[in-house]
Amino acid sequence: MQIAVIGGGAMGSLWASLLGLTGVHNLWVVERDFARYSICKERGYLLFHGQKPPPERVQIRMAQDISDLPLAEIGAVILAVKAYQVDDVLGVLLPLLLAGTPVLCLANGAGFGGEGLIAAWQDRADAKNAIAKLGQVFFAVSFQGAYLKNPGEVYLRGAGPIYWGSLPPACGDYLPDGLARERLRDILSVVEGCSYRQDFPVAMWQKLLVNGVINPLSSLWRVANGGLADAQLTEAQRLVKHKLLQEGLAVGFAYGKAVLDNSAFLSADAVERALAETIGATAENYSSMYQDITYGRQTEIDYINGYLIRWGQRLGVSTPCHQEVYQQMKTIFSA
Ligand code: KPL
Repeated sequence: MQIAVIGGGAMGSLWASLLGLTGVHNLWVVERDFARYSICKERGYLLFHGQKPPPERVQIRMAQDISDLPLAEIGAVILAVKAYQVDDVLGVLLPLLLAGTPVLCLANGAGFGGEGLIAAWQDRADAKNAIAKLGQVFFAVSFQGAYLKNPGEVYLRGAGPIYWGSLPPACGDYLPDGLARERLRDILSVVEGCSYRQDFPVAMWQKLLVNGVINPLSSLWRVANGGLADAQLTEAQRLVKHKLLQEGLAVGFAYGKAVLDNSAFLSADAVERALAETIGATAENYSSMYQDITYGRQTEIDYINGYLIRWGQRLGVSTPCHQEVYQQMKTIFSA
């Protein structure tokens, strides 16, 4: 099968390499940046697993734009763009895709691919068709650490679990596409550590709360993820870390009650464990937000801490610590 990965950043390069290495599929990567596109087209991709030499080489076909892909032959799409790009890319991509072709969205955070997108599409001539195709969109949360040293040279720094599934439709205008889900299940069955979750919103919230702590704190304190282990922190830093998690959990519980009609959907213990395990497993990795500010890119803070702050305001849960780190990120890094 031909699979297209849209976005040649750290996550996109990692997924293209992992899927390409299975030897089962032909991979395409869409990379808009001409210099990066040319380097990868010439040299292919190299996947480095931790300290384990040598790197594995993967041949991948390159495209510079979605319109350059052989869309009628593409059997699945992995959407590896940033949270703030997802809705725009879906707007272009979905009307072009055949029915039954799944799209797996890997962005961190939440608040894309749903209500906002549908509202933005209402005036389009093809709105009905585009909205119906949202049933082909699935989401994944990945607790892996990935780092792109040079174009096409990707390092897997911490092999955490990957969960995927659906978010409840934001309106009654589309149904999850069962054919697309089964095709994606087949493709992902060969990806190590990847499992389907019927209760995907739980996994999504766990990851959101983990990112809500690791990403801004690693950026503000300029440390790799391992630097956020309790033993590495001062008393004052431990308190900030603790408050971010507790505030995030309070928003999550209120969200469960108000939106999912299930106040017990999140377990504080499970989220605390996920945070400690992610910090341990990706200790060598610099979070994606740290990498974004280092390379002067926009961050996903509006879709992580900003999302928690907005839901907190809607549900009457105060989030002073998230607001503080959000403001610091905006002031110091124009994040
Ligand atoms: O999701 C991540 C990120 O950096 O955005 C983790 C899992 C924290 C890995 O660094």
